[in-house]
Amino acid sequence: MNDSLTYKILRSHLLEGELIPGADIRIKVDQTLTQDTTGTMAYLQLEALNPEKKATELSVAYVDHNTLQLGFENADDHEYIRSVCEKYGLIYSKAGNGICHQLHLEYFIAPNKILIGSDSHTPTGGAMGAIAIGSGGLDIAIAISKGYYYMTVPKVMNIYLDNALTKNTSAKDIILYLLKILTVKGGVGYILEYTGPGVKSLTISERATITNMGAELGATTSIFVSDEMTRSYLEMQDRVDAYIPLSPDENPYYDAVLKVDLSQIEPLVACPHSPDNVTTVASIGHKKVDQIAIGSCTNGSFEDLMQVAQILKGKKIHDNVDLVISPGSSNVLRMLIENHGLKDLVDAGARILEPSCGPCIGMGQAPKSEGISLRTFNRNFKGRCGTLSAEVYLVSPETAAYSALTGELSSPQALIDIKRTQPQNYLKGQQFFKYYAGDSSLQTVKGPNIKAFPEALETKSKLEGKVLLKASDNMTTDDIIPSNANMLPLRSNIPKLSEFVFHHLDPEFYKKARNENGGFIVGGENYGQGSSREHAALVPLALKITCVVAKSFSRIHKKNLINAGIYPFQFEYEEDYHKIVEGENYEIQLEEGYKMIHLESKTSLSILLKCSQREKDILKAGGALKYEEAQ
Ligand code: MIC
Ligand code: SF4
Repeated sequence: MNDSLTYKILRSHLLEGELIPGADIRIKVDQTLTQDTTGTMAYLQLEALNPEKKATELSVAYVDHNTLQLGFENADDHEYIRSVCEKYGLIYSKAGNGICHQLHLEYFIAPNKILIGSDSHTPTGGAMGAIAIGSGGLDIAIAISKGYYYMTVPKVMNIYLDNALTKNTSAKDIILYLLKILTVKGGVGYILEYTGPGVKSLTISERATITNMGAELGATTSIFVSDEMTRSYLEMQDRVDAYIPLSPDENPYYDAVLKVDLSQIEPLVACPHSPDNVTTVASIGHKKVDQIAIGSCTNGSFEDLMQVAQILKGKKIHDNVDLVISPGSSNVLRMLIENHGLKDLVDAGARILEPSCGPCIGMGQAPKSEGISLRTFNRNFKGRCGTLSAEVYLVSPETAAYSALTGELSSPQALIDIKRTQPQNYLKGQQFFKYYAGDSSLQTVKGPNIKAFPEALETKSKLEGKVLLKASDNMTTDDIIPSNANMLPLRSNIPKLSEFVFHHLDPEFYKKARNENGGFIVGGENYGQGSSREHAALVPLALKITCVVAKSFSRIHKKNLINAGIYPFQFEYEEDYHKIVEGENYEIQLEEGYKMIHLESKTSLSILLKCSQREKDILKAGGALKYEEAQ
């Protein structure tokens, strides 16, 4: 059978197992990345594994999320991460350099590489013909120490792009279109491989917008072919040596094919509170907006911000609109300065933030009560912006910029055609990077807010407990452990962070869990979608939650639960979900043929542990760290 591009790269990195969908394989990892909010836990676990030196060719630790320094906590985290880099020979990217995914695209990712990152938008790197996968922190620690990663072989869906985009529609509209068709569950179990004549017209920044938001489809990752566009991007970055042309074999096998006619795509918008709640901008009618936020790892590139600058040039934004712009990287900011785009933005009335995640993760710029916020970001989950009553709409940079002028959600197709600006040369500064050689004799630096990660629970032959919460479908990791400027500084302090678990759904959850000395969680479909934050498993672990029983799980969260030693059971019959009563006591026997028994009535229902043998062994060992330490 002829290989897809995905299988070609996986095959060239295969260390163990067979490339058959659903099989467990071990692959060689070339590169890793972490960011600060998931990095501290990853590095505490790396210290527990304590390798003599790193096993990857390149590992980068970015500081981009927790850049607001209201107290000592975030600054202490930065210093801890820096000291880990110095000890283990990693590359450190200081605060102010920009967002990990934008920077990794600019400096490090290359065709045919395998990258694992502790952030769900790591697949951004797929724009460059690489396999880039988001994962939990412990998987990154293992990859840095041992150079490999275990994964379940995904199926491959070919997204065949035909024709080209029309006036003022852009890559964001393509991915919103796919979200409309496939929904937030449509990519689960798949790698999305983009081919077809439409690919040629898309720049690397545009491809990166698409691969970035493949995370919202639930896909393992997304990948583009490596072609002339890839070569010229690498050339502009002074990295042309890293270029390798890559495409699938002729007539490759795909598990599914979706054809998209780019010429039919209109400006689209994802309405509150899910990235797949998509409709056309034109169909919304008059919708006044209060805030517009442009940037993030989805649309913070130089090209995107120049589109905005061109639309705003010589004009003034609407009086009722607060416009904030966060460039994706320090290079993007410098190029905006050189091209005078920054002047156009400021003259029009935009507020410029430092290159970082910023408002995307609720680090400032929370909208006013019941505010309407248009954002070029990738997630609009309720409360993620920092204001529970606000409504967030996701749009392209072109739609955001034009709406900033009109004061209401407006289709940029009313404007003349704006051509994308590509620089001749990308400016690449090194002032924010530190390249460490590694020195195993060094001690890492831990401030008082950095607490040890929670110990795995004692292994038992049966689990007993109360169902402490019964969640609905598509529960996100933002629902499990929310993030905002107040909670993010606690990412290194699991005991304290555990007080915020399910905060928006049931602020008393942690008290119940503590009173009951643990218990069970029941979930609907796609439980744990969204962010890769390992904390959504570590915090329940700290509260002695022993299992989650759900209709189905998102890939990263399921892996994080297993790594933490928490059993991810699935209902054999989905309708049994309705039979579970929150607040009642159950028992689960930990032998094959698993049953969940209602302790009062003694009625039982069948549940499944859909895991590989290795994963079952990890659960038996009490989590991946204990398992790895014993290897
Ligand atoms: C996100 O966009 O939700 C984050 C913040 O980048 C997360 C990581 C985290 O929670 O720290 C992600 O996408 O994995
Ligand atoms: Fe940062 Fe937002 Fe991208 Fe997450 S989605 S990495 S918070 S910019």
